Amino acid sequence: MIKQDILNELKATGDYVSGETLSEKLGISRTAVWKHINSLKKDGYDILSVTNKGYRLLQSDVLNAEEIQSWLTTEYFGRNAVCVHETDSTNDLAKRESSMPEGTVFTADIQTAGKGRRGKSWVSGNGDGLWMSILIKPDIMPQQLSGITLVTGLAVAKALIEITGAEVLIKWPNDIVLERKKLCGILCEMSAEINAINYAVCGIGINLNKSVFDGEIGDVACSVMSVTGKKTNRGEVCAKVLNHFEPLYSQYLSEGIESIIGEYKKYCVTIGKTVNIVKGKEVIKAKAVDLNTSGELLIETENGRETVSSGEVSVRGLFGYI
Ligand code: BT5
Repeated sequence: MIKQDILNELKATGDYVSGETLSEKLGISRTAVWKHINSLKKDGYDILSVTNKGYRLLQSDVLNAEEIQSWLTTEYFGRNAVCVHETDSTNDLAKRESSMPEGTVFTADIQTAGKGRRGKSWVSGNGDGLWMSILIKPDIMPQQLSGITLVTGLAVAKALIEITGAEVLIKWPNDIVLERKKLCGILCEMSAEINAINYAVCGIGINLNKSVFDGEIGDVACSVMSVTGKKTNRGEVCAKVLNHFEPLYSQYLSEGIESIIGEYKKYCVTIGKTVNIVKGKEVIKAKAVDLNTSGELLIETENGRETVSSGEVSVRGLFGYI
């Protein structure tokens, strides 16, 4: 697509590119270049046009399919992208559109009813972060999919480390943390019959460009900007999450969750911590000792060792959120 080529050219140069250079490189008229530039501006890209110099792309945070594609290295994840300005929840949007191909990604600038686990809500303001859901259709038994939250968490952690260089860690099973606060939450949902999965949705919420949090999440939340002071491009984060997700997901399907756990543990901040295991109304104090090869947490309580799986508990650090 010519419009995408122009965008890529402007990004790669990082400086002014003349209309003449673009028209020669892409084999189109200068008027056509100008039309495509206007269309990019309409999409939200901030492009300077200066006589005798040409066009220059200023830092823009536009989340659309072209932007995501420009950073992708995947074979099929993210190649189909549905990017809307506003929706209730990208997980629910993905479920409504579940006939789309595996690997389709859904994003929104704003979620009006962002969801956490078990009916909790997820704060998702306009452009403050990346609210995305990945549609998958794995050909495995429903009970084998329990490791997908860990796979998703590992993909997000690796992508965020690649982009920010910050010490991003995973709080088992589904939170990504930075400097002891929650940077990202993951909510995986599935539609299945007894012995077949129809589809599943991996929902990821990452706080990026908002520096102050208040209300209920004031003490627990952080963002990339609140820690690094820098703005992050949501399209780049989305694509890089998918770039890491695709090979991990394929490894998970072919070799099982046990093949991922070794790497997951390197980023897992929970192991070795004293934690509160919240099971319904019961709260048990325990030491998180290890993860087993199924991705369950091994804990030590005064009654001995037990394993807990991600579905049944909430883990809270005794001293603060981690
Ligand atoms: C989660 O649940 O952490 C899963 C969050 C998943 C959000 C994504 S966004 C894209 C997709 N579409 C959706 O509708 N959801 C997914 P849980 O572990 O239950 O944590 C929920 C708790 O996190 C809340 O009760 C708050 O305490 C806290 N919280 C809410 N919004 C937050 C935010 N923006 N940043 C940090 N913490 C937040």
